[in-house]
Amino acid sequence: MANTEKRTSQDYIDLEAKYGAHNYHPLPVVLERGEGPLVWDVEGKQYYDFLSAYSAVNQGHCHPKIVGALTDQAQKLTLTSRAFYNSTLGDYEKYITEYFGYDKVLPMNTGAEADETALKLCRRWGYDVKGIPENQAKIVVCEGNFHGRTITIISMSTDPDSFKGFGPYTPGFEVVPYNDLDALAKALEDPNVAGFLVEPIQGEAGVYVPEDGYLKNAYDLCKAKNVLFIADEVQTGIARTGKLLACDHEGVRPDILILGKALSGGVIPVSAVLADDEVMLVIKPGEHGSTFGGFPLAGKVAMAALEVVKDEKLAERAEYLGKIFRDEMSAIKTDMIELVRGKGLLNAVVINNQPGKTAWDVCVAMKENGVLAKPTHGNIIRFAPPLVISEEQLRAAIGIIKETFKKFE
Ligand code: IF1
Repeated sequence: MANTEKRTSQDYIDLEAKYGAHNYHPLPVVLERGEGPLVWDVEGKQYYDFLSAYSAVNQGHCHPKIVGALTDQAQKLTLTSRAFYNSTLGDYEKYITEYFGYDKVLPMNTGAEADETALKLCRRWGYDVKGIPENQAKIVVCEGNFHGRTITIISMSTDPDSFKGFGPYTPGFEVVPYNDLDALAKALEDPNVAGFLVEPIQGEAGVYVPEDGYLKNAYDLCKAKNVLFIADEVQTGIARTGKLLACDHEGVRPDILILGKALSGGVIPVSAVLADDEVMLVIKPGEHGSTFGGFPLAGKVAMAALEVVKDEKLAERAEYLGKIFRDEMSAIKTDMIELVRGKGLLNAVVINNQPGKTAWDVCVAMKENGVLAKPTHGNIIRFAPPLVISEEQLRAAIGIIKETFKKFE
């Protein structure tokens, strides 16, 4: 490849194939720039981003306020480690705990690290506060869960793509069907259960929305058995489902709240675990940590990202625009769509895959027409645009999606 020619998408794809691990199968598009709900590929073609990096760019690509917070702080002090104090962490901790209404926050980086932190907090609380015998703590999780890719987290998974070939697995997890209160009640009979970890809507499982009341009743079952209700809002949180948190739809306040992804607006990895003192203070100095957890860049970026959520009323937008999206998708006349479901701007269309008309085929065709989305579990297309998308842009993208389905008729 002569280095004077402009490189093509294929050139970039070939580079990744040759030098990168093959742990993903991306849609064949090479993105170079993003702004708000829009991204452009290396050939300059524009797309509506309907994945939002799996709900990490709720505030839109390269939000100026968030990027500004990053670049300002980056000129001063990026990282001190927690061996010393610094002038940003305390302000960030105060801001985020008041924002979500908890006593304390334990700052981490990725969603998986935040889930792992929540598991450690829950187990330690089980021993030190609930009085579960040492090493006997159980945590109840749901079929179809997705909480990250670490060995302990995949030990909870029911998806072979997540756990196969990575054993031996971490013990101490009980799996119950999602959205099944009887099964949960039965599992909570075990006095050694310390916590119940649940996604308010299962993202990876294909935007599986539980029946109304599931979260509230599950929370009440946990309280009755002195079990911690742990909500993984890494994907459903930060306004994505039409409320600040998906748990807010049912007025549930988790004992442990897990945040990530859009906590930073997709600028750098920032995650967080929030809890009240009874839970958070079971971990003592030196018993948990992370080099970058809560570092100055994270604090400034997360405060800016959360301010944008409020200033631009992203939860209200998600609620209003999500209804339009689901109504329009449900009105499409095609035998390819089995089901449309979701909450706010976290939606999915279930495709009854037929040869040449699979969810992947639809996503490739939508890409050609200027909308980016990706299938999950083979036949489900998740649609999750940045919450800053305007109604006009949403309707333009809906038009493209409708046109794409028409082409398959
Ligand atoms: C991949 C899925 C989504 C998450 C919830 C924790 C994490 C995630 C509810 C871990 C991460 C990402 C991971 C990414 C693809 C994406 C994903 F398809 F994998 F499952 F969104 F649905 N809790 N989800 O959704 O956060 O450590 O990644 O920061 O692994 O392929 P992370």
